[in-house]
Amino acid sequence: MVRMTTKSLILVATLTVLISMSSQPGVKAGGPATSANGATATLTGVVKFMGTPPRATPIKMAADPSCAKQHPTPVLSQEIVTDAKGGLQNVIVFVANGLTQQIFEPPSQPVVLDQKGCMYQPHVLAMQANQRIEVVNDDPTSHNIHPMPANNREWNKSELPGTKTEETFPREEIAIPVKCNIHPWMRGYVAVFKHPYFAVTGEDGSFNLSGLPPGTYTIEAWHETLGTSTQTVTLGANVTKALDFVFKSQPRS
Ligand SMILES: [Cu+2]
Repeated sequence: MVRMTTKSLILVATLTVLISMSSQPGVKAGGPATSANGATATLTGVVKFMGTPPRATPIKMAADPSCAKQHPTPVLSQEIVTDAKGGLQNVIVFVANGLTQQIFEPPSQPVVLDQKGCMYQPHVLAMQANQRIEVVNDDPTSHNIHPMPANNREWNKSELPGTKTEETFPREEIAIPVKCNIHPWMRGYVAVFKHPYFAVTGEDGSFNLSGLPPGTYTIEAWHETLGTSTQTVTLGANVTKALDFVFKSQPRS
């Protein structure tokens, strides 16, 4: 009887500690942050390319036949990818300013960067600082992934066919160019954020940022060759607001 009571007390104490840990203010573990009453806002929109996009060029993979033979038709360059309506793919849309000084815990699940068909999939990847990035080699040839950061530690890793490796980037950086030391056509980008409010546009150029605490934010759209565009929005609680971005072709510097 006495032992049962002691056990129960320990259980209650443990639960109390767990509950107080999970409700610790200012720390967020993966899920969206909330305002004091839990209400959040959603920002949704489309990023468009105005004008005629440059013609995508075929990528030459002849240097490694194991890459080339995976593609019956040549893969096209991924720098500017649009759909029939001008929706611009691979744009990172994110909160650039306006969040309170809050510490966001990284999600426990890693993001996955796949090397398949001697291309990076996805071409543009976004993750949280200190989240794990799992780099998978799904090709019958070796790759050597080599991110070239300005604000994080540089590394490069050789990967045999069928292997994977894990790394992290501790600091925010938008975005880190990634190349393969073996296949010069392989190019991708990894953006690292200190918060979870980011999205990468899909094939139709659409994005969705949810779970935002009410407030006024600078929202930025980043594209690898077209540059950046910013807008300011004020979001109330429980609202879904539309926000579109337009990029135009810019001369290469
Ligand atoms: Cu490679």
